Amino acid sequence: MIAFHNPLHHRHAPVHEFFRGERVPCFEKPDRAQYVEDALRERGHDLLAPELDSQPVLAQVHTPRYLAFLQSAWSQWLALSPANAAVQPFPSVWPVRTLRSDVEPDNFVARLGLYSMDNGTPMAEGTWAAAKAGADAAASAADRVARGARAAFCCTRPPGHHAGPDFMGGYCFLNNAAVAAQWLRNQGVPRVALLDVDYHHGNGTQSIFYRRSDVLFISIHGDPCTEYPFYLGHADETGEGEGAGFNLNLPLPAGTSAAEWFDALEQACARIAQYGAGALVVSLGLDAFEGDPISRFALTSADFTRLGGRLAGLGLPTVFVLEGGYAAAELGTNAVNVLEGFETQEAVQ
Ligand code: OKP
Ligand code: ZN
Repeated sequence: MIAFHNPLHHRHAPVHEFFRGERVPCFEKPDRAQYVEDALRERGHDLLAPELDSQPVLAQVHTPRYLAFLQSAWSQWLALSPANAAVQPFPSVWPVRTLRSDVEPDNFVARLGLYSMDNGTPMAEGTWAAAKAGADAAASAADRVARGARAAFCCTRPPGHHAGPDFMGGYCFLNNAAVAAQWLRNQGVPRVALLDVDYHHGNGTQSIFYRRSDVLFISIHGDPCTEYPFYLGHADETGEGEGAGFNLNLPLPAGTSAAEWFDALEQACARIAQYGAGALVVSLGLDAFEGDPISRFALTSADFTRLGGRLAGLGLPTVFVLEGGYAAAELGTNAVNVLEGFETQEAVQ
């Protein structure tokens, strides 16, 4: 399968995140993408460098002030003190209900809170460079599909699906899957289905497309009553305005079996077929895996092959975008299983 990698992903390498009030090593680490790249090469898939600039499309899915902040965040942090080069910034205050988010404070940490949904999205010196190259890789994969490829994979980190129009969160900064979907729309695909199979609800992607009918968002994920991102992802969120009826959440309880997970996948596939999509974008989180350290679904490595095969059965040009998955050593096998399940099914059709 055509696969793009992110040659700058390693430049996003924060050291620690917060867990239960303590600083712990980051789960979202450079090894993750390395394992996927290694598995792709081992199994004969070439990796291409991004070949397009996602900037115009980023401006369609994120706000100007958020992009401006993110791009200059590290230099703003250093401007406070050169010693900050060795320190990770974290937000500590947020504009929740009744507070104003329309006025940007001058204080850096207050602005960081304005543009963050959590304190779990650590930033480092190369975060913008890595995130931007990842969005370029997503645009490149989408463009190949828009120009007739059956499928393409974007192997990148940091992930993107928690990043909303004007905020970062859940290890995500730029919404790569939204970039891919918007790219397909711009190339003339009238309706794009975006299926998110990451364990965590893709709140950012949902919010970006919530009022639109030209991108159908569907997510299968851990019930937000108990699972991150907690404040979005319920079944009664169905879209608004023009987008009413074009958002489908399929939350499942933590501990759900693979059989029940595949039942939800059937519901998702039925809705995609009914929608009449011209292309599919898959937010390919691999944390539904039984061995994932921060998630509680039970897919096996073989189940990821089955997932790829079922998606091929939709018969749609497909862009796969890597999201989460934290059992780092198994990520490569699980990612390539999806892609090869897809290609094998395609071959027998
Ligand atoms: C990102 B993606 C665990 C903290 C969990 C939020 C999880 C973000 C998941 N110590 N922080 O959807 O895989
Ligand atoms: Zn996840």
